[in-house]
Amino acid sequence: MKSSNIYSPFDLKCEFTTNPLGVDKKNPIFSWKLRHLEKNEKQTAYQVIVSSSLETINDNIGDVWDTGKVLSSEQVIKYEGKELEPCKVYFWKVRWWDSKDQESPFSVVNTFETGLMNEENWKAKWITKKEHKYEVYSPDGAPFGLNYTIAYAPMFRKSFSISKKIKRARVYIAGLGLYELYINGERIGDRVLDPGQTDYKKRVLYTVYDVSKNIRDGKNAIGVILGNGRYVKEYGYDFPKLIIQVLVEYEDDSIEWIVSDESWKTTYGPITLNSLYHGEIYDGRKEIKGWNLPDFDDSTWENAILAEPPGGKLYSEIYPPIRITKTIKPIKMWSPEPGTYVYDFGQNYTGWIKIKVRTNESGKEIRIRHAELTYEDGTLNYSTNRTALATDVYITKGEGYEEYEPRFTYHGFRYVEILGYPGVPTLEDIEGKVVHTAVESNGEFICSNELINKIHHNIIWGQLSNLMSIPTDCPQRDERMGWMGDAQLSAEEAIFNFDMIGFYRKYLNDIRDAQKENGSLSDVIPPYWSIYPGDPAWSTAYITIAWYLYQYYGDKYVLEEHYEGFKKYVEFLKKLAPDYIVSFYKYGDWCQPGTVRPKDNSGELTSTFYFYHDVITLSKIAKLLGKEADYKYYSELADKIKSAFNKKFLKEKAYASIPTELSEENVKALLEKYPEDIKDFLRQQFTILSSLGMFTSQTLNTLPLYLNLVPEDKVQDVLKTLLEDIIIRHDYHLDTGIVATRYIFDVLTSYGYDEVAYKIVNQKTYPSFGYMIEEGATTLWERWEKLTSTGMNSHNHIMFGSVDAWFYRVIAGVRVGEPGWNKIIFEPHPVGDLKYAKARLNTIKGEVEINWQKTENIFSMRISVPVNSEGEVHVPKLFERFVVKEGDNIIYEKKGDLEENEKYIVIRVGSGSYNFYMEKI
Ligand code: RAM
Repeated sequence: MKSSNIYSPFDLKCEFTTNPLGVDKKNPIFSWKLRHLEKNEKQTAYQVIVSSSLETINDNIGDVWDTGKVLSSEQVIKYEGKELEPCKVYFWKVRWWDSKDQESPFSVVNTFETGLMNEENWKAKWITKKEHKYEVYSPDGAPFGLNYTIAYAPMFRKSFSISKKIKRARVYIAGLGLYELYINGERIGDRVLDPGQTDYKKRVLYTVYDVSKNIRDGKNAIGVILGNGRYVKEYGYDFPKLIIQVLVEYEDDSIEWIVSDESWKTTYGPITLNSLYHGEIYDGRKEIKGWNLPDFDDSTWENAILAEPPGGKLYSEIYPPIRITKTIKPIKMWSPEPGTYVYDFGQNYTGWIKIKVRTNESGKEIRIRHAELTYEDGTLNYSTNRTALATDVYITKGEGYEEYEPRFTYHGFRYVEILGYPGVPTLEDIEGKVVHTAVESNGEFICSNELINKIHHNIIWGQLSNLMSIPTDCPQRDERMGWMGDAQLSAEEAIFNFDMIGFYRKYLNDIRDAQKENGSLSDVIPPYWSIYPGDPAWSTAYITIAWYLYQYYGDKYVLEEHYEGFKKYVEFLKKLAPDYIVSFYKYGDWCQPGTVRPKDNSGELTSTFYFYHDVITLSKIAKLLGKEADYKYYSELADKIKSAFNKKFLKEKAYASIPTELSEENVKALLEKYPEDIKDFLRQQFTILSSLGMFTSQTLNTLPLYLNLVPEDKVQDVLKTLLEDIIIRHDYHLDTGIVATRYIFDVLTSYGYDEVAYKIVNQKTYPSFGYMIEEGATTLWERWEKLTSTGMNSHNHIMFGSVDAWFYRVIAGVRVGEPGWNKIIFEPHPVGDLKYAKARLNTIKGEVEINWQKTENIFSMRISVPVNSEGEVHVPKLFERFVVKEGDNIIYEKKGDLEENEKYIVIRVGSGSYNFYMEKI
């Protein structure tokens, strides 16, 4: 039966990407979204067909796969058809049946194209230059004392002729560390800083480009420039190298391959030194005109030589590439010293600038240096870059008008200083290029509180600045590493704001690559700094991020793919915990006010909290995957950890990290652990604590409350201690580091103290988010303190950004009720002076919206629930006497038969958009 109120599925994705090129998986994942004119609609069945040609799919024949009508509500499924062949285009479409068994039309036809799939299909060889020019930079104070071997950027070219009509052409390329690709003089694609960062000994990512329109009849030339990126000696790698394979498919169906080998030519050009941290030097005088054009005479270029392969398997992983996502203008310019020009972009961000120069003089050296801060005299303060030089140098050609922007580096900055500019530059002569992994924006949040909107703004910019194919800690200094603590704590926030599934799927593979046989993980992944074993609050990223992918994208396959890795990791933790207590920690609740290492000595509790967290999560995963024995094993293990946890840390009315009696001796010993400059602060703190007769803290009580570790009869006491600490001792300020900050807002909310949480968020005095903003922050800082010298004080860290998820879940009030947004909870919290809040999310199921407003007499909320999902709507009881309406209909009067609790009226709805009103009477 066909009907017109059911629409065909839309937004089809393969591997969570629209019409991807280069699918290497045997069983890629398909997903789609649904639309229906009626409310309360669910998918009761679907049919997917995959065909080898457009004609076949148009005839509704799935010669590669036809699922038939599958009775299922799943919208994320795995391919189970015929074995896929490499480098082939497949066509697919889907239809669905609604709750009345009405059948939708088929969706539009989508495609996916497989990659090379197997190592054997790589006919190309890794090539490089015979000798490399490089310099070694050994700055004082570089992390781990590492030098930086910085090689010049070699260029490669190959010309070839085509004599038949082309049907399809593809490039498969991996250039390490970074590459830029040209065909017949034209730059291919808009990816920058490609390929994504991995441990190149385990995994090298290659990219597929459609170049059907670039390769033409007659003579052609391919040109490639290579940069260093992370592929450097210091991380155990080598000088730049390249592998490239070009598929040319002719109209007559014959195929030809052009592959990298010793016949390729190579030389040096204008880009000499280039480094992610230090910048790029571009000598315009060394440009080789026409080097990437077919007719160029490359007889003076040397031949490439075969290179040692990097070791890692070649994979085409489909996730959003790094791109220039925006071009922004500076807002101010000044000259603090003769010949020095400083620009302010008004926003801390990542990327670089493009500069325009007018000069007939060749060899003028223009130095462009980047920084997050300025001194009072208007000069740049580069301290937060630490040893990263963050300087691009452009040497003029003298051709009258020239433009330059770098490609093998990026900087984290708000200010730019230009030296050596010929003449006086203007605001028009530079523009900022905003660069990061180009994840799609998937969430919108706004509310009536301007400070909260500003915090949200800072988090968005901070998050994007720290997506560089891996989740980095910061973008400006000699670090920019995939610290897993930062990654796991910000993941939920990132998922609310952006489409993160591809990005995190790739990162989970990086984590698995880094896992040791004994299960241990490095704090930093990819392990360019190999720091094993990771702090448990860092390594939890493996299980935690995968679990979020299941919660937010309904992706249970990712749990299957990594299940063995999770188990190995948990077994590793278990070995560290003979009595179910993990005493091992390195950072714990990192960066509490006044310190980096937890001043409340909470490290052991934090590590044990994560042990429990990971085990309980793994038990849920085991259950979901039908692994009953494992489920039993991990649930029992979790119980044992829970009792050990309480036995060890739970004192009379609170969790404490050390014995209640703080003898002078104890305090002295404790202080020994901390640096001189914070001892005074701590001594004071310890004195207060010992006078209270216990050593407790916000962190120590927040974590057990969050995971329901507290025995029922103690919950109120523990909560009271936490509230006292917040309200009396800290006047509604946080005293937490990155870990407890992630949980404290949720804990306060779940026990009904959302007003307290709201007050904390509204603070403008130290330590608070508002304080950062008052002090000029446009992203989040690494520390609660305003620090402007070198050290641990980045002004663009995302690890405190977790609060943004609370803005969505609690202020706006929209959260996952069942994995994959199968059920959505709408529960606004109109606290404090809030007048309205609004969130819009483009979820895996489709658009979810909440938009609420509060006036003196009416509370209104508009919500949208996508097809195949359910909503549980909580309308807050703001008035003593009221009616509740949906549209024009009264659905609740004084003695309503709707569910209600102390604070809310609860209404269950199916898909559709609804307007609820609570009116005062
Ligand atoms: C710093 C990083 C990061 C944190 C580690 C422990 O170096 O910037 O934010 O995870 O320390």
